[in-house]
Amino acid sequence: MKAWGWAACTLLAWGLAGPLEAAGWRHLGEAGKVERRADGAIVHSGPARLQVSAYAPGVFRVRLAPDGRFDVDASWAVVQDAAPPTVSVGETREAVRIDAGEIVAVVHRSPLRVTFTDREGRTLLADAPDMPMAWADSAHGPRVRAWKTMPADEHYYGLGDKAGPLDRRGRAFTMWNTDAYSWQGHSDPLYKSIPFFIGLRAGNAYGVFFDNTHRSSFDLGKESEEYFSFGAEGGALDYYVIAGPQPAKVIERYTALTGRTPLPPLWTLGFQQSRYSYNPEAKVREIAAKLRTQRIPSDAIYLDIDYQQGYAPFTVDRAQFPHFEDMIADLRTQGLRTVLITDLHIKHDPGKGYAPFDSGLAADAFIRNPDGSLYVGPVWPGYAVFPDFTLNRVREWWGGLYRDFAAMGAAGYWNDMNEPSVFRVPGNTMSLDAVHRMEDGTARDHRAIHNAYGMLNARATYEGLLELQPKQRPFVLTRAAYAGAQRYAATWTGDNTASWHHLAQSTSNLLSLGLSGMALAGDDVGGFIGSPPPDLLTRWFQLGAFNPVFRNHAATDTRPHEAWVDGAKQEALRRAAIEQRYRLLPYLYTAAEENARTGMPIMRPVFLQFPQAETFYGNDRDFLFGADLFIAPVADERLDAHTVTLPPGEWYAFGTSTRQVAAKEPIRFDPRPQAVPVYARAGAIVPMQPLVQHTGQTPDGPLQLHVYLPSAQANAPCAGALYQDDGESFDYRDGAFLRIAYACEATQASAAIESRIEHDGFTPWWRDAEVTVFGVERKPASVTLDGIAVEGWRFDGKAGTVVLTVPQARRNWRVELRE
Ligand code: MIG
Repeated sequence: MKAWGWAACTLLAWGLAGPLEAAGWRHLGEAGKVERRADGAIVHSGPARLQVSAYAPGVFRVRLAPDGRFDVDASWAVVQDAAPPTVSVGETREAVRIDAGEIVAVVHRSPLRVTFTDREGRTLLADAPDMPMAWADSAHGPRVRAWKTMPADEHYYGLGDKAGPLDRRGRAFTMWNTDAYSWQGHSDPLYKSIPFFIGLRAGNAYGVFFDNTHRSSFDLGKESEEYFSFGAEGGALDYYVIAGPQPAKVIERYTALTGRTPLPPLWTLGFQQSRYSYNPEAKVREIAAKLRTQRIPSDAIYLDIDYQQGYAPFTVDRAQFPHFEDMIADLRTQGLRTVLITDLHIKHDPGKGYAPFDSGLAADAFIRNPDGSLYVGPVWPGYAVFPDFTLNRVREWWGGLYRDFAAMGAAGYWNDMNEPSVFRVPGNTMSLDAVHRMEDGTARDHRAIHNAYGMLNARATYEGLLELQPKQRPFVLTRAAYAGAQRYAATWTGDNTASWHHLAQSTSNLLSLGLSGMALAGDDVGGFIGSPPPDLLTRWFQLGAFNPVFRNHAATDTRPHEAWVDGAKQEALRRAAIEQRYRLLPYLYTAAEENARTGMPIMRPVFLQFPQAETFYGNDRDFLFGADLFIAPVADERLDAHTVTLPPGEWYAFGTSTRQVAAKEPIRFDPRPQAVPVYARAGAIVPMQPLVQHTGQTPDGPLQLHVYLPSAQANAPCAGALYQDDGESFDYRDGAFLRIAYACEATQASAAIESRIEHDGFTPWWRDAEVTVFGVERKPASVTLDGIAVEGWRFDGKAGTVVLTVPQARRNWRVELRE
């Protein structure tokens, strides 16, 4: 697969393909000639060609060329360049069988259609027999579509940040990046297009990634209960079928295909404070001071559009921010990073010395209309022009715009409005005829590029920052995205509303983003639109503390949303939620590293770790935060209604020795406002740290290891992990990181806890480890460390804990508790 480029005449070729037929699908018919290839086969059907090839281990790719000519082989999303696995191709009179080991494609000849099966011959995905893949003419090239048989017990997940229930079955969705201000549970499309979903059936999963940046659609059982379908209004039918069988394996493979989230800077996992807008400068300083005096742990303050001069990106309104650089530096000394919004719409401001416009015009960096004039659309700065991000040289030019802000010490950037959003025009976006130039000298209209545009904006920002500050991990927050955007940016769910409904909705949105490759996601804590009542805002802090990105944000005309706005009692609850997040940072950062390495999301639906647990297929209220914490958020204003169904196995109420076994009957949870329903898996070893006010502050005390002993009978795996590095540079890529594996065993009369250094390339802030063992019923007769009696261990019979200190704990050690 090459970086994106287009051969000339693609559009022309469609026009010449034959007399335009009246609307209506032309389906693949009988198979003709079969061309065998090293990785699969190309099967003819009249002039059409169907290519089915093994792409990577466990991944097949399907491409349809209605007129026999395959589109240029290029993608904005796919980055994997794996050697295709070896396949064996066999032919019978009925079918061509392409066996890639973990997954098998059976290409039926009559009519021409594909069925994918697993190694055991179980069907994963099959073209509906009476509806093979098809195309239909449209004014802008063919529309394409595939229909698949839909098993009655199959569930569908993913498609990015769609509203409504996490299980997408029974609904239809459009992919068209949209500034969906004030979106609701029924709204579609939203800001991002991630045309990837997971099918899950009786514990077995597969994935489909439809790599098409045109307006596309997925009907997952709305039109029919017999089949589901996906297709697009242009471009190619080009999709990947990804084997599991575990859903986590599907995500691992999908993120190998489209790339993974780079390890984020540690500070971005702290609490982030934002508002539209904090201005002038004195207000920003006031908020910073208040965060510190009220002891609200926090790492970042966002500057929204009002810091700019006339909303022109990359300017500073010096009347309001006379000491902008000093302000950034002062915030930094308080442990607060500054994140600046930098929208992509460059003010159309000729002859005024506005460098982003002048330099962009000189570089021919802006998108033009078909007649060659600049495409100009009204947005925040008034009339604006839009960078042609499909070109490498334009992305480089854009990246250079960050030079001054980077020199001023800004730490992160916020790419908003990049669907792109355009005011006062039908469709609220760029003219569909606007011209995007390709690297190979050809061009595509906006219809073809729209869904990838925001991702290319984020890419230009990310790559530009890498160029400017090669030793620093960039932080970019993007609103629009296409598959693969996780390589460049974190994201949020746009303009949500301060309602209980939106608080509940946030979980399924964020879970879905994680399943769709974008794990670093959050929503506006408190809701963007409207003013949350105190109890709602408090619950939002309590839930947001367990979201990968934890950012409080609010629109202009709302009452303040900061933690302290509703008096001491509410403030204390909110502070406690944020503090718990900070204590869990070693655990959270370890989960973020796992995500960067394997694609496993940080927030996980229960079925991701317990694929057989069908009771959880429809549960989108609860989730796992990392591997071992189960969160059952209260997203309901009623105080008498919270019941919790635990995932399989034994679970502890977090930080206690109260152990519960998942039962058929849900347990009642007392939803008093101070209670946050968090459970730790029996068998979890959770690394934690003493409280800090920001991630730049060195924790005062030892590493804290919370060991939740599994009961002797449970036979649950007992394990934990710790990953640490400097939190900001790329030195970890050269080995400057620490990785420790923890494990434990429990029998009736003893328990053992072990630390094993897997990689020792970084010196962390801690020297000793304080180990708290939960679930100890009787006082042990002895506690030993590497066979030698431990000094000063404590048993607390009421709490059911043993607490001991392991000195010099960055090494292999073994602690034993014996009765
Ligand atoms: O047209 O920058 O979603 O978070 O505060 C509104 C102002 C533009 C939309 C974003 C929101 C941000 C706001 N922006």
